Amino acid sequence: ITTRTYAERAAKHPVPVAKQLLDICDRKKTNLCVSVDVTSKAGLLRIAEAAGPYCCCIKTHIDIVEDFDRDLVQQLQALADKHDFLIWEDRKFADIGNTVRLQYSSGIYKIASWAHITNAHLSPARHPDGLASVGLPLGRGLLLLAEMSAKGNLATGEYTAKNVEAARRHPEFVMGFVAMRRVDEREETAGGVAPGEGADYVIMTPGVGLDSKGDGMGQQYRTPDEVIRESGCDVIIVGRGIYGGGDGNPNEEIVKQCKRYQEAGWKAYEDRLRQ
Ligand code: UP6
Repeated sequence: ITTRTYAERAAKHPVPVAKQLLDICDRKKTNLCVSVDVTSKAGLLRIAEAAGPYCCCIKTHIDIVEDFDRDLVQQLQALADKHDFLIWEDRKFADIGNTVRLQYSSGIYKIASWAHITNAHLSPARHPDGLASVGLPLGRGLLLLAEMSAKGNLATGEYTAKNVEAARRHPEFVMGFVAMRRVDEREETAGGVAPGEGADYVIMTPGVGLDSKGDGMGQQYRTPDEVIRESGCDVIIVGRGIYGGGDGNPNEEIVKQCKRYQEAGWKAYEDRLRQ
C-alpha cells in the first residue's frame, strides 16, 4: 500500500490525465468521485453543480439520460472547468477493438470528445489497443475493471491479474483500475510487482457508503476508511450515498453529504500516510 502523497505521484505520473486527477486531489483536498446516475439532463447538471466544489471527478452513465444532447456535455465541461474536476464516462466497454474504437469515438455520445476518463472490461483482451487509438491522441485515460463491487462478481483471481498485465502493455494510456484494493502490488496479485517497483496506478473504488451495507441488488458498501486506508485505494466513488437515488436529493443535502464523504475520504488518506 503506497504511502506516497497524491502530489508526489502526480509529479511523476506518465499518463497526463492521471497526473491531472492526482493534482486535483491534492489541490482540493478531496479523493471523492461522485457518481451521478440520474436520467435527466437537468438533474445531472444540477447535481454536478452542487457536488463540483467537493470532488475530484464526476462519473456519468450518459446512456441513461433521457434528454441527452450536445449542450449537456458542453455544460458539463463548463462545470468541470469552473469547479476543477474531471469527467469520467463509466461506459464499461466490452467488445472487440474495432467496435470499441467506434463506440468510443462515434454515435450519439462521442464519448472520447468530452470524457477525460473512461473504462473497459478486459474480457475481449486486446481491445485497449482500439480505445487507445482514439483516446491517446486526445490525451484521455483508461481504467480497466480489474475487480468489481457487486456480490458474486466474476472479476477475481486470474482475471484480475490479467488486467494488471494488460495495463502494463499500455503505460501511456491505462491510468489505473476500478478495483477494491491495490491489485497492482505483488503480495496481493500474481500479476503485480512489489510496492514502489512498477508503474503507478490510480485505483478508483465503487461500493462506498457510510449509512448502508448494500442495496438489495447485489451492491456492497464499504466505508472510506476501509477503502482508502485499509485497502490502499486512491479514490472513493459515491453515488446514492450522495445524490440519494431517483431524481436526486435537494442541493443542501447533496452538499452536506459531499462534505461528509470528502472529509471521511481525506481523513482516511491522511491516516494511510501516517501508517
Ligand atoms: N460501479 C459499481 N461497481 C463496480 C463498477 N462500477 O458500483 O464494480 C458503478 C455503478 C454505479 C456506481 O455503475 O454507477 O459505481 C455506484 O453507485 P452507488 O454508490 O449508488 O451504489
